[in-house]
Amino acid sequence: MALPNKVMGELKAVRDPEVEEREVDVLIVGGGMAACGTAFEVKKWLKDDQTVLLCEKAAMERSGAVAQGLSAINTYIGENSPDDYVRMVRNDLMGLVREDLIFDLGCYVDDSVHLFEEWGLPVWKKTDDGKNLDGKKGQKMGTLKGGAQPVRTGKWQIMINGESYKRIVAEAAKLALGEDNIIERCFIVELLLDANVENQIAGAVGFSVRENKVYIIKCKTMMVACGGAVNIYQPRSVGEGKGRAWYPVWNAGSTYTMCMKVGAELSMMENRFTPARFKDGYGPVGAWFLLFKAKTLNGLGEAFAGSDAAKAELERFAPYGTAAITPTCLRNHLMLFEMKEGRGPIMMDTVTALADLGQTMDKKELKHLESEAWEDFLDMTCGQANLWCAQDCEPEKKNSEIMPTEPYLLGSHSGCCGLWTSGPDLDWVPDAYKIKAANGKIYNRMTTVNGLFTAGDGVGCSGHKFSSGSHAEGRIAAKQMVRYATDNADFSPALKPSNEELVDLVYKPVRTFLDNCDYTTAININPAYVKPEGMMYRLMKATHEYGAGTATYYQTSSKSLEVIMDLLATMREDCEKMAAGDLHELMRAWEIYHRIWTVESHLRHIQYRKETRYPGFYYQADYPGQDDENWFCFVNSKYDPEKGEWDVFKKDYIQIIAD
Ligand code: SFD
Ligand code: AMP
Repeated sequence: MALPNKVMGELKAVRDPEVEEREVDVLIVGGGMAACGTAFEVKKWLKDDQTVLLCEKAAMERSGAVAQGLSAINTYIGENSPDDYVRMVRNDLMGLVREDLIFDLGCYVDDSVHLFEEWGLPVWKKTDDGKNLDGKKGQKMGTLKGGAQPVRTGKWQIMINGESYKRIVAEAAKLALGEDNIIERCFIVELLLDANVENQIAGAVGFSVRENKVYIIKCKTMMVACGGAVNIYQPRSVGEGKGRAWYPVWNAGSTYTMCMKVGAELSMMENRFTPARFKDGYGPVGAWFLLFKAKTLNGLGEAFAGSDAAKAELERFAPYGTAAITPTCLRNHLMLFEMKEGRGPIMMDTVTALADLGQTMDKKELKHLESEAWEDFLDMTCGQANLWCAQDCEPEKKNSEIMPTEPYLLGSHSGCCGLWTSGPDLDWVPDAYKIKAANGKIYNRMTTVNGLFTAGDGVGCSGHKFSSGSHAEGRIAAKQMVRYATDNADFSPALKPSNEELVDLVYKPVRTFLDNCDYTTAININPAYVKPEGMMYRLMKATHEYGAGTATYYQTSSKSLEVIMDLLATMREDCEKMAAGDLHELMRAWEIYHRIWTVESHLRHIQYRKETRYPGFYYQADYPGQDDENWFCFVNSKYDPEKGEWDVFKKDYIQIIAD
């Protein structure tokens, strides 16, 4: 149950919080798209005596990447085939993907979309004479499942009226799971391995951000789906706009950090997503490119993407660069190429696009088209619509600048970092892609820690799942988790640390604060502690300057990586002195802790991969080109929690679907 913030201001943290213990069969950590998929599916498979609990740090109705809504569902297979879906993802991610996971997802993703529509999400429909109907008119055309045609923007994307998308999905998830099995405003801090069974997940510890309470939860199996990581690099926004980023503020790398800290193997953490977005408002570009057929212009007014120079540049990255659809990173690369040559800024030519589309429209249709342009932002990035208003920008009269943003880490959009998970137990899936649990069985989407599953942004090597695919992957994992809990019905989880030790861990920043806060008059400045905000600035400055942030046009070098590794080690050490005076700040403390570990894994992977696989997302100056001979493989890593050591290594890529 979500607890409202009953008092004005922040809730002061106390030295000794209440402790609540729970024990369930299945624990779901996170309440985003993937977790909602799990929540919706899981009860169907659980036996009457099996139990489930979901912990979400915010409120499910408006948490995670879909909180603001979306105006498109980017993965709907429809008339296409899962094989082709694999080809598209493989090309966009420069060849290195887990084709088993992607194909598997492609077989189930449409079911999630059909469910969304059944729950009330308006999906735009195409009429027989090629017109687009949205809202209620679209709904009257019937459902996708019943054979109605969606409005395709690209080959894979369909348009929706999605401002309330997350509310709709969360409502179904909550209804299926039952309010009693959900704890909202509960931030999970660490996962816990079993005291007796090696490499077996056994529980998690977290705290309420609305009450002074620590939760200690035991489980037989768990899914961690806390999204990717934002605010790990200095954002382009400054001053009061600083909180604004493209990716949702909740996702602080918890998935990667918590799983890696219990020894789960990560994969392709060097991959990042640096989206090109409408500058400062972070408005998405997909609908403009695909639905409105807009082109980008350089500062000289040239449509540079089709130029001979651009073609020559793309040929350097064949076969991906020369494919019919240019991969996302290379689209960025071309923009950066223009900007570095002094031909910026890059503008989205909204004026020509709307004028061209309007040529065959009457006045009423034209007005509707203009409102669609606004709605694209109002439905998913209302800040961009505000910015247009503030800047007197009417897209039919004035073009808007676009710009690659600061980097984010995620595994479900146009990026593919995450956990190494098992593929499905099917004969066409290579053994190397299957992870055997202690009982010798294979559980789809299980990580290398027994009983620990992930989905959505958590699963590595399989981007382009988006909202629908993340939900479907959550549903896939749900069934497997129940299978795991049932197969291990005799397992009784036991935690190594005592309750007292766990409370000491979670509330350490509060106690550091209470012990020292009277020493100085300025609450944020104290020789005995550092506040999470200060830590955030340190992290952002370091990644910005040395870790291939916007400061260097996304370029790093071997020496810069050495420097930042040192800085990160000191930051981790100084985290021991982090202080939090209230519950919100306690959450900030744990978020920055999760971010620091996540960034370290990202940069360790970049350091290991001696090539630049994703030009436009990042550049390793000492290894500028792609080196297929040595690096056409995954890079995986594993942190040893006992020894405190990292191991980074190669893992073979296996092609399953023919070119
Ligand atoms: O415009 C803890 N995405 C789009 N998908 C589409 O299908 N269409 C679009 O239009 C999309 N666009 C888009 C998208 C994402 C973003 C950020 C924007 C625009 C601005 C992608 C999808 O949204 C994305 O693929 C899925 O949402 C991923 O699902 P999942 O479940 O992996 O992540 P989540 O939904 O963000 O949820 C994470 C949850 O975890 C919670 N959480 N809970 C407890 N303890 C902790 N320690 C926690 N840490 C985090 C979060 O609160 C959250 O609820 S467009 O770009 O193309
Ligand atoms: P975005 O708004 O950038 O998040 O993109 C939404 C969807 O459109 C994603 O599936 C992208 O891969 C796709 N997309 C965006 N821009 C282009 C483009 N120029 N060409 C092809 N696909 C694109």
